[in-house]
Formats: sequence, structure tokens, C-alpha cells
Amino acid sequence: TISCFLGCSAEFYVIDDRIGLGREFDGIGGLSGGGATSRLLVNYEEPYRSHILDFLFKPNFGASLHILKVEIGGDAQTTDGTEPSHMHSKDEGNFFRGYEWWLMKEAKKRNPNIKLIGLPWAFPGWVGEGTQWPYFFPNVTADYVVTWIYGAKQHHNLEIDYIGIWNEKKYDPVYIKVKKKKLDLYSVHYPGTKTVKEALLTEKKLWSSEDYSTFDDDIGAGCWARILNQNYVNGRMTSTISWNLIASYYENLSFGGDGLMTADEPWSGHYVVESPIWMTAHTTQFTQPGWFYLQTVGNLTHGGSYVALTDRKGNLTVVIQTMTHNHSQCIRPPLPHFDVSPQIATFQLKGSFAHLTDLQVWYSKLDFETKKDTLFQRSSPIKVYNGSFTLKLDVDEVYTITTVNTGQKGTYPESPNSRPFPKNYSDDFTIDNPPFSEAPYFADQTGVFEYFRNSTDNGSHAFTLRQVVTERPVTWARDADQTISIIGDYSWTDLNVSCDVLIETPVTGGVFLAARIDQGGESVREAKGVFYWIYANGTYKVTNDIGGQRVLAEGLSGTREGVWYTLTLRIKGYFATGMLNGYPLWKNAVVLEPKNGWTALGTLSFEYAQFDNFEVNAE
Ligand code: 147
Repeated sequence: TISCFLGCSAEFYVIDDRIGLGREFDGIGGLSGGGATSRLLVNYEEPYRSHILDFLFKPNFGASLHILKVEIGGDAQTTDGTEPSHMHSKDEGNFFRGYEWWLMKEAKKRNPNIKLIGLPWAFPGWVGEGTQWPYFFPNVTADYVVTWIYGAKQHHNLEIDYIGIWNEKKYDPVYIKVKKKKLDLYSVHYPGTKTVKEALLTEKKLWSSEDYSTFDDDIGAGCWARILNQNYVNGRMTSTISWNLIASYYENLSFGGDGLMTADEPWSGHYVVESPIWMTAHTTQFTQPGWFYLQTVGNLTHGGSYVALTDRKGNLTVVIQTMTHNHSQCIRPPLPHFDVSPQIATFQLKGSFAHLTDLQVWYSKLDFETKKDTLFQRSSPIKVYNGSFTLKLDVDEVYTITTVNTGQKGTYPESPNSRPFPKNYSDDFTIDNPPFSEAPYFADQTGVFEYFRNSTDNGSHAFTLRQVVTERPVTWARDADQTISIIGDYSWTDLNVSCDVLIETPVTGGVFLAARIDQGGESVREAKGVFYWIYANGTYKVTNDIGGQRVLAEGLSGTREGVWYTLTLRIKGYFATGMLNGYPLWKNAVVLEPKNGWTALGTLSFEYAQFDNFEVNAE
């Protein structure tokens, strides 16, 4: 209902193509990576995994995205984990690591026209030739990226449409010239819907190639609906890409839940199609890359904005949003104050659109009072009288008014109920031809852990999990000096965890098994927990931190490289106990904090090491 009586008159807005068109629309996208944001998605069982992919990519179904941008894995931490590189070292290449290839193929399967973008955040150490800089050897870096592009084509038949330079870091003009003759477009991150005058004057395409990064509740939806519209109205940006595509990483990692929807429980199959998906649909289902914005776009008198697009064959799509300030704040940049109030808006259709008689209507309202949202609902078509139609606009609404007759609010039966990570879980990593290089639910936070066929062992350790990054990468975040992969439930306190471990490096090598890990992601260096280490030099340690500064216990273990050992860590209340091959090695180390966290395994440095028969039993 609209409280709009005396003094409330209709404002007029013209939709007209006679004065020429605006810029070409390039599409709305989602970003997988930067980093490891789709990590848990791959471990969903069917049919749930396909359902989720349909909500993201299937045309006329859900978010129906036009663009998928992925990270070119660099073996390093890039926000919520590491993504593996296609070249761990100079002399090798493997185009079947990680999940981005798979994701791109799943997206293409559903929408053959989807545009693909690759962007590196980090690089394997060899690309920097031992430096932390990828531009000292621009040829090496360019070859490395080009190899990824060719690999996409050769092994997956994927054509990459766009390649970025280096996420959020400096660019180097020499590198750009080596890689390419010229820059086609300028893209910015988190522009706050604004563009500088100089950028507009270049007349190059302008994109918001990373934006949003807001928790996917209704405020996230408000943020997303507003910027999708205003990035063009205010900034003339013709593409907006959401960081991230889908929140499929442990929620307690950095920026938990900042996707278009959340799917972080592969063990239960539970997922939620959040409201940002439907805000996306308002634009994506009714316009495509290659359409043009009209010049007649703008702000509404009483707050909100509208855009209009055409395919230049007579189709028209108008998207109107009236998000209020407090219900549409993104995490960055700060949003200057503005007012939005109910209003009556009359749109007058001119030029090619003057003759239109009926228009389809899709409607959403984010209702922050009743919490009963209307999301992407098809309403009765509008009759156009004398070339105009009138809408009563309330606050926090989105309307799509369009000649396009397709459009669908896709549904599937509800996903299974949410369940915590299983308290009893084990993995012996025995799998021939694994579909993915990572073992289920292990989320690498520094280093890369891959399934490994141990050809020197045809006994019980023929199949293992191996840490394979042997040199510090050209990092994007502050990776630890140790490697670590986490797994389990962040709320776990008391538990038993055990794992067979193999140190591969003589003298200096070392591995750990850990529990109550309190942080990963960008703060992985500060990870605390209970770390049980054994070293190739015949000693062990128990430390409270990944850096090994706070020692809780230490002594002799007789351990060395090349021999398998079983480590067992038991924690109850304030006390931790460790066993080696089933015999107590240390007892009752006092653990005051952290109180809870994930379990983990890892290595002392960037070194090869193997793991087998992981088992956890939590209370
Ligand atoms: C972005 C990253 O590119 C993403 O991988 C992810 O970490 C995202 C989380 O919000 O942040 O990096 C940014 C770095 C700096 C700013 C914005 C995004 N900034 O200063 O506004």
C-alpha cells in the first residue's frame, strides 16, 4: 500500500531511442575464486549439485548469469583458500586440477553463450623466479597465462573471452604489451557506482569487474539490485560481476556468506537460494550481452533509479529499483545518504517503443518489516495507454517491465535439511581416476593438497593425499610459511583425530596434525589451535600456533623421513594428548584456547609430504 494522497503527483520519465542509444550492455556475472569460493560446491551429491548450477547458470531459470569469471589458480591463498595452479613447476602442466575447469564446463553446458573470464590473483613461485614479483620476467608470466588459455581450449574445449592482469595489484605496462597489443576495456572494483570523468572520456568500455561482496541476506539483495542498476545510471559501467558467485566455503573463513547464494554443506545437501539470485534475474532474464542501454536512463525523483535496454529489434526491457539507503548498503565503499519514498512514476514510450501495447511485469519487494519478501513474481501484464504506463512504486522494490515473454522463476524441491559436518568422518584417499584433485571437504589454506598415486608403495599407502607446493608462491595474501588444509566443523571442541603421515624431506622436513584451528583465509598466518608436529630430525613438538612459537610440549620421537607414522591427537577440555603409532608420546598438554575450531593437516614448510587414513571422531 502506498501512503501517497494529497501532494503526490506522478513524475514523468521518457523512454526514447530517437536520440540514439547508450552503451552496449556486456552482461552480469559471478566470480568463482579469489579464492576457493566454490570449494565445497563440487562435493555436493546429485541432484543437488545440478540444481544449484541451474539456479546460477540456466537461462530463464534463476540468476541466469551472462558471465562467469574464474581465478587462474596460483597455488596460494586468495581469500578463502588456495586454488591449484595448472603449472606447479616450470616443466609440468596439468589442466585437471581444482574445480574451475569443471565449473566453466557446467556453466557452458547450461548456457553456451556465457562469457568466460580468467584472472590470476597469485602465481606459483617459479613465475617470479624466486622473487615476489610477477613482472621481472614478463615473458614468463605471459606464457604462463597463455598456457592456461590454451589448456582451456585443448583439454576442455573452453574459449576464454577475457583475461585480466593481476587482481587488485599493480599492473605493468610492459607485461600488458607482451601479453596483448592493447587494452580493450577499463574495469574497476567496488566503484560505488561512480566513474571518474577521465575514464568516461576514453570512450572505452567500463566495467565493474568485481563488486558486491556483501552477505547474501536481504540487505545483500538490496545492495546488489541497486548497484546492478546504478553502475550504469551513475557510472556508465556496462558489466557488473559479483564477488562471489556462490558462497561454497566454510562460513568462518573470510567474508563468509558473500555470494549470490550459499551452498556450504555438501555433507547434507542443504543449500539456500537467497534473494540476490532473484535480484539478478530481474536483469539477466530479460536482456543479453549485445543489447544496448538507451540514453534515457536515470534516477527517480523520490529515490531509486531506472535503466532501459533494447536489442535494437524492437524489444524493450526497463528495470526499476527503489532500494532505501539502510537496506542496500554493500560492505564497501561507504554509501552516502539518500532518501527514497513511495512515488508514482509514469513512463512515456517514444520512438521504436511508441506503438507497444502490452508489457510483461516481474516484481520483487524486500520486506524488512514482515520478512515476507516477494521475489521475482510474474504479475499481470501492463496495458500501455497512449504510449505510457504508470507504476505506484513503494520502497525496496524492483520492477522489470519488458516486451520479453520468456522468464521463469525456476524451482526445485526443497534441498535436504541443514546438518552439521558428520562427527565421525574418515577418508583413506583410495580412489582411481578421481574427478577432482582435492579430497572432499579438505580446504587448503596454504599449499595444495592433491590425491596422489604413490607408485613406490603398492601396499597400504598406494593412494594418499600429498602436499605439492615446494616453493613460496608469488602471493596475493599473507600465506603462512607452513602449509595447511582444514576440514570439519568450526564448533568442534573435544575430539580424537588421527592420520598416517609421511615426511619426504630429510633433516629439515616436518608434518602436523591439528585441531581447534580458529582461523584460515587471509589470516591463516595467525591460525591458533593444537598442532602436533613430528620432524625428520627425530623430534616432536606440540604448539598452540601454526608458526610454532607457543610450544606446549616437545621431545624426542625417533621420527625420520620416508617412514609412515600414525599420529593421533586427543583433546578434551583443557587437555591434549598425542600418540605415535598407537603409543602415547606426550600427555596432558594444557590448551587454554582456542576453545573450538576445524581439524587440519599440513607441513612445516613448502615441502612434499603425504597423508593417509585420516579419521576424526568429534564429541
Ligand atoms: C577483493 C578480492 O579481489 C577478492 O578476492 C575478495 O578478497 C574480496 C573480498 O571482499 O576482496 O579485494 C579487494 C581489495 C581491496 C578492496 C576491495 C576489494 N578495497 O580496498 O576496496
